[in-house]
Amino acid sequence: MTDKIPYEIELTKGDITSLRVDAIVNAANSSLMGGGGVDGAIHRKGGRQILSECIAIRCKQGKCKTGQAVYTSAGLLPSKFVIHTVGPIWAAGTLNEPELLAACYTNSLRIANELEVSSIAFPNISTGIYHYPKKEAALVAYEAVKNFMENENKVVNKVVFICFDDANYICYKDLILGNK
Ligand code: AR6
Repeated sequence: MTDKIPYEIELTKGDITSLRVDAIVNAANSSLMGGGGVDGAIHRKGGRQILSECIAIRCKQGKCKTGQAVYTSAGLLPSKFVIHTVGPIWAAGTLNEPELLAACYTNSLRIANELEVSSIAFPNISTGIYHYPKKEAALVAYEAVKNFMENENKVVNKVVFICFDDANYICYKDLILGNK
C-alpha cells in the first residue's frame, strides 16, 4: 500500500491549447488522425509533430479503442505531452458509455503516472461532437478522477478540468462546489 499524495482539482474556462500544464488530454477519435473540436485545435496549434507521432502509433498498434489512451509529445504547445483518448459516442446509454467515459479519464491518468507528470488538464470528453449529455458526463468525469486520485495515483498533484462552453462550466461548478 502506497501513501496518497496531496492533490488539487481545479476548474477553469478556456482553450486547453493555451494551458501550461505538463500534460493535456485530447478528445480524439479512434483513427488518431485528428478531427474537429478540441482535437482539431490541438493538432492545429501543436503542429505536424503530433500527427507524425500519432501515425507512428497507428503503424505500431492500429486504432485506439474507445476508452483507451495513448500519448505523444506536445509539439508547439506549452505542455510537454498530449494524452489522446477516445470517448464514447452517446447512444442513449445503451453501449456502456458511462464505463467507457470513466475509462478515458482513468487510462489518461495512468499514462500521466507512467510519464511522471505533476499536472494534467482534461477537456469535457465526448460532450461535443459525440453528444454525451453534459451533466452526466461531468459526474462520470469527476467521480473517475477522484477515484483514481484517492486510490491509484502516485505522482500527479494537480488535475484541471477545462471547460470551453458555459454549459459544461456550470455543470462542473455545481458538482465541485457541491462536493467541497
Ligand atoms: N479547449 C478546450 N475544450 C474544447 C476546445 C478547446 N480548444 N474546443 C472544444 N472544446 P469535442 P468529442 C470542448 O467535439 O465530443 C473530434 O472531431 C467542447 O466544447 O472536441 O469527444 C474528434 O476527432 C466540448 O465540450 O470532442 C472526434 O471525432 C469538448 O471539448 C470527436 O470530435 C469535447 O468536444 C470527439 O468528440
